[in-house]
Amino acid sequence: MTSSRNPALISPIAEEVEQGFSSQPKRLPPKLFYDAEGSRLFEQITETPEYYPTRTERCIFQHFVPEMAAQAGSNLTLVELGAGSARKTRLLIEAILRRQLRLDFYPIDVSQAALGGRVALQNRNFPHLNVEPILADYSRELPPLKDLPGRKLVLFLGSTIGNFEPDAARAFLARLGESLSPGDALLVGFDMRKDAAILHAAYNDRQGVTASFNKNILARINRELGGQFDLDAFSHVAFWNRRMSRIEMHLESRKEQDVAIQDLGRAFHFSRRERIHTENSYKFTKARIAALLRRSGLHLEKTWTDPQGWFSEALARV
Ligand code: AVJ
Repeated sequence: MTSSRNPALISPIAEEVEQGFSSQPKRLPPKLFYDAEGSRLFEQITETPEYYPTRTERCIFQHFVPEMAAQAGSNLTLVELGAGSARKTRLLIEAILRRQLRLDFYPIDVSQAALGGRVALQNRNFPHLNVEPILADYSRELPPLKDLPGRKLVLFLGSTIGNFEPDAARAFLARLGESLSPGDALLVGFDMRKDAAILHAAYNDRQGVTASFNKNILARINRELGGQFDLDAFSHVAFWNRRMSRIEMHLESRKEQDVAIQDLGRAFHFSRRERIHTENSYKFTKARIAALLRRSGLHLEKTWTDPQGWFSEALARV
């Protein structure tokens, strides 16, 4: 077995793990889910029968991409934050290329592998598409989008915005708006509030893929930092927090234990039932979407949704 772990290098996740485990209650940021294994597990989640968001958003795209492209405007340059599943983006690219002769597409992601999938779009079906991948953590630093040619349409799909705390979501969208020019557009995907049983099932799938995805964060600490986590000594816990309008994911220690992390040079204590908070996934209403965009200094122009109202796309103008 080979290991990607190189003790001579300090893993970029070391500081976040140290900080998160030193907080009370303990927490880890959800972006730590997405190493190669975590990205693979997320793709698998999107194919479980219970996880409706990805397929619902795709369905909205299948119906409305012509309207979305027309609403965004002419002479578009496409930017995508976080290169998730390529299928939705491909639908939008097709719709835009029916309205203009060529298109520049700038996918931005921290994962080189995810960007590779976007570059592949260029050669196959779209000779008039020019893909310029940007390797960056857009949650920390946005590249200078103002300098790009044409009218920008920025995609932020999959309800990734739901991982941000409400204040952070507003700050992020405001900063994104400032990095763009007046007249540029944002297309943001929002997962909507719905029946608690449907929400609960989506984060507690019967095959246990979401549980593996959640536990992969500990497996990653073992791989990258020489952690000693026994994955069987923690349980996946996910529930709907109605008051906060969010799904919460936690990892719960099944027993009192001390876990050493070699590269941090220390161990952390977990009492029985103590939880590590790994993710919040906020669910929205029309009113909350409108308020969030307004407070971010953006103008909500149009929303599209599926017949059940489970997911929404909002087009906002800078
Ligand atoms: C990719 C953040 C939208 O919150 O539904 C899926 C991640 N977590 N199952 C979500 C996730 C557990 C997902 N987002």
